[in-house]
Amino acid sequence: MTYTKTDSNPSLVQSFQSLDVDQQLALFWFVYKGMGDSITPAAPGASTVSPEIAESLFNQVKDMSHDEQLQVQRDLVARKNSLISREYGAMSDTTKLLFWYRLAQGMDNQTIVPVPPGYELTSEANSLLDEIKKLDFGQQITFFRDIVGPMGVDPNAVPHDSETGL
Ligand code: 45D
Repeated sequence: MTYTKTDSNPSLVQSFQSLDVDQQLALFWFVYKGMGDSITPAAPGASTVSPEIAESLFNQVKDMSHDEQLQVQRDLVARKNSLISREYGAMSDTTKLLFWYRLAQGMDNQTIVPVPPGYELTSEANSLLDEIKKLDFGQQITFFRDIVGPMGVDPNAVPHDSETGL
């Protein structure tokens, strides 16, 4: 099965991106939870995914404190310049997706900072979650690629930053 060519859904992507950073993270987590076992990383060898690259970035995050892990993820969503953001920005969209998938698995096995118990989505984020659940699997993958693609910082598009030295 290949999931490559499904039309984008710009209004859903826009709604997602208009949520605040924490709501985007929380919503993404709840989406992952809802997908359960339908994600199979062994899937397509023909895609542009680079598991070693996703894994090495994941390992850098895994070794951080929980506070730092959260900061890294907030920076990715907010497209803030950081070492991880720039490394992330150099990966293919599918590798970015695999990286988020690895983070979510890390949350499952407590190596990555969990969403606090009882944390709730706003009604806006909740209705977006409902919309996402209605998409078929291929449409969901396209939607995910569309949201994880622009996260982080594209090192080719953003000049050297004298403030951070990156
Ligand atoms: O304290 O072609 C809050 C591959 C509040 C294979 C928080 C694939 C405050 C190749 C911010 C909430 C597998 C790549 C804390 C395809 C607070 C291929 C924390 C498919 C602590 C198609 C929030 C891959 C946090 C797929 C930490 C479908 C939130 C991958 C973190 C799907 C949220 C991946 C995370 C998904 C969400 C990943 C990490 C849906 C990750 C979601």
